[in-house]
Parts: sequence; structure tokens; C-alpha cells
Amino acid sequence: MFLWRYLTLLLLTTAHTCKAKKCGRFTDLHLGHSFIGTSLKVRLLLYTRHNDVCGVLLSHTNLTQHPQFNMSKPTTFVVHGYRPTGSPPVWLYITKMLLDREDMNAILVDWNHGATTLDYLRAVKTTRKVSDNLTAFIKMMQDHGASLSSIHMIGVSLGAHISGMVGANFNGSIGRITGLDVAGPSFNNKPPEDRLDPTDAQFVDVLHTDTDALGFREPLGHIDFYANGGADQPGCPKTIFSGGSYFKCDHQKSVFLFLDTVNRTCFTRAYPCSSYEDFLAGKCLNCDRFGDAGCPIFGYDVIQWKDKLLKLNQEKYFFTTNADSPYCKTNYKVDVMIWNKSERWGYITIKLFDGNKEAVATIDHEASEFRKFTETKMLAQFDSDVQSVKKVSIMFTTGQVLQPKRTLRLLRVRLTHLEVKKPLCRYDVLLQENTEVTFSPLPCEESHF
Ligand SMILES: [Ca+2]
Ligand SMILES: [Ca+2]
Repeated sequence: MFLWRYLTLLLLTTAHTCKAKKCGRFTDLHLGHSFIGTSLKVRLLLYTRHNDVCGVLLSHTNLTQHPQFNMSKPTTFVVHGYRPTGSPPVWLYITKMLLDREDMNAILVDWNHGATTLDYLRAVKTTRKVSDNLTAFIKMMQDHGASLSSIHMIGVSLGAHISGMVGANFNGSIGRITGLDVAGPSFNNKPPEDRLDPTDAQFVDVLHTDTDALGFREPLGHIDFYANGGADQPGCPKTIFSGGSYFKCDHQKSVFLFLDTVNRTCFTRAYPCSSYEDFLAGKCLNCDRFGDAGCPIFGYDVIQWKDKLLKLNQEKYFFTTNADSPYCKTNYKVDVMIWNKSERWGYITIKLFDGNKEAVATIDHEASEFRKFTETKMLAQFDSDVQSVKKVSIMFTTGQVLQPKRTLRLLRVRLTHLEVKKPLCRYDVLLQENTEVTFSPLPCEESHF
């Protein structure tokens, strides 16, 4: 809903402004161009707070004719990737979002002529030329007083490798490169000089959303986020019968997840872990190495963790999301102790209520094991945040339909919001399989044990 309102507003404003003066627009091509193939043309569209919806087509030779291009402000380049159909990316409003967030020069790098071809390898070959073009442009910016540290390049797919090549041309002096589902095909297993890597900028942050198809598998930056494990995204089609979106949905999700952090819709902490399975099992919730700041927040603001991250080894960071915006989940640590004589295996669904709102988490990535007087620790990821929890409901299921229904006798259940950290407890709860039990949570008293 929010996205559509944003787009409509943007279209109306653009239409209005463009009547008054000519706005530079992203090149719109079609499938015919893709069949024939296109030769490279790099167009740079500048947006600032004076012209946040009407792009100015920048000259590659003379910057003095663009008074709104202020070199004392930070500059963010947004670089797209392969465009097999020739159409403009759907996320072009990113420049407006960046400007709403920060006073800067936001430059959309339009290399649609070059990216539009049925031959992916041809587009890959073109990336080096795009990076040379941008390198020459940034050198010209330097001549006009811009500092490399104040440059941020946001690269999508092939655009991330282009950003990496530009960064390498400046020996890693560019301030920051953000790679959004960095292209995998023909780059996986390539040496660092032929792809994005941590030496390409002072800080390199990377988001992986489609490691099993279009995205890059291994870590490439100072921090690498693997959303929902990095391979497949919730809300994206699982079969080819869903048409074209099957191919690009996971890949494109990287941009939407990032945008939610630019406009502060989302606040998602990511946890370093050796595998997604261990993360889901709640084994990687320790953030001590980051001190008071806690584990890094995914997205635009991760730059605040730069100094700490530069001292650490490359590692995978995990978080999960909802299928739609707002994508953030709310994480709780759940500790359960039972007093059944024999062990139980099963799945837990928890709901939190504040009187109006309800949040749900199902812990079903694998069956949890419950043993007498032994604490079972789980990670519960709720689809929304409930500020003041008045009621909690829990349901236990084994997933087995043929065996008699089981019971789970909880000696104690403890829920700890990972941000708020004030635990909620309940003692002596009897769960009948597949039957929801609702109760009011109590403050936890360690004296019970
Ligand atoms: Ca590199
Ligand atoms: Ca995938």
C-alpha cells in the first residue's frame, strides 16, 4: 500500500514538474532492443533536494553547468544490473527516498543501453566499460573538490561488481559500497580483482537474497547479510508456473529490503552465525563482541558498525523477514522446561496480544526436543512487534496424525524480547496437542528454581 501511494505521488509530481521543465529520464527500452542487443551509453541523472523528482542529465565533460551539483555534500551513485527486457527498474524512486533521508547528491547511473541484451555474458563484458566511465566521472568530481570518502555506491546485481571495479580503480578509497544481491553467474569463484570484495571501498556491506540462482554465494564485504538464509525469500513464487517473477523475485527483493531501511520502516538486527540452521535454532544470539551497540542493524545504518566490523573476520550475518513490507520481524528468545516423564518432539506456535494487536511466531524449521527438567532454547520470530504484552497463547503440535495426541507439561515458559530484554514468564502450563492455551504472562522469578 505504502509503495503504491509513494509511486503515485512520485508520478504525479514528476508529471507536474516535467511540464515546467524537461526532466532527464531513465532510458526505456523494450524486448526488441534486447533481441538486437544494445551498445553502451552511460547516462548520469542527478537528483538533489532542489530537484528530487526531476533528474538532471549530467555532462561527462563539464560540471560547472550544474550549479545544483554541490561537491561539499555526500554523493550516492545507484547502479542497476542486467536488464533482459529493457524496461526501467521498478525501484527508481530510491533516489527520492535517499534524499528524504539525507541531504546529498543522488546519481542514478543509467546504462540501460548496454545492460539490455538477451546475452547475459555480453552485459557482463560491458560492466568493465561502465566502471571506466564512472571512474573518469568521479575523477572529474575530485577535480571540482569532491572527496572519495563521501562517495557511496549502491550497486544492484551486476551494478555491485561495477561499483567494486570503480572502487578498485581508486584503491579502495571510496567511502562505501553497498552490494544488493550481487550477481553470481560468471562471478562466483572469480578472484577479488574481477568482482566486488572488501578492498574495493573503505566499507563494503552486502545483502544476499538469491544465492541459489542469480546472486553471489560467498561473503564479499566487511559484512554480508543473508536474508532468510540468502537463497529464497518469503512471498516469492517457488515454481516456474508463476511466470517471469519466478526468475527475479528473490533477486529483486534485495532492493526492497534495503529500501525499508532507508526510510526507516524497518529495524532488523542481524546475527553472525556459521549457518542459517544454527541461527534459526537460536544458537547465535550472542552480541557481546559488539558491546552496547549490540549486533549490527541490517541496511542503510549498518555504517554505524563500520569500525567494529573492520576489525572482525568476514562472516555471514542472518535475519528473517516477512513476505511484505514492513519486512522486519521481532525476535524473542523462548526457554521452555517440561516435567513430562518421557521426551517430546514437536513445534510451538506462540501468539502475543496487547488488547488490539496480535503477533504470531511459529517455530517450525525443525522439530524441537523437550526433555524433563532440561531447558529447551528456541528463537521465536514474530511478524510484528507488540509493545505491551497482555496475553500470550501457546500451541504445541507434533505434526504426527496417526499417533495419540500428546501433552506437554510446562514447568516454565520464558519469553525474552531480544531488544527490550525484560523477560515474561508463566509457570505450570498444561498444553494439549493442537489446542491453544492462553494466559497472562507474569514477571519471571528466578526463585522458582
Ligand atoms: Ca574487487
Ligand atoms: Ca532463489
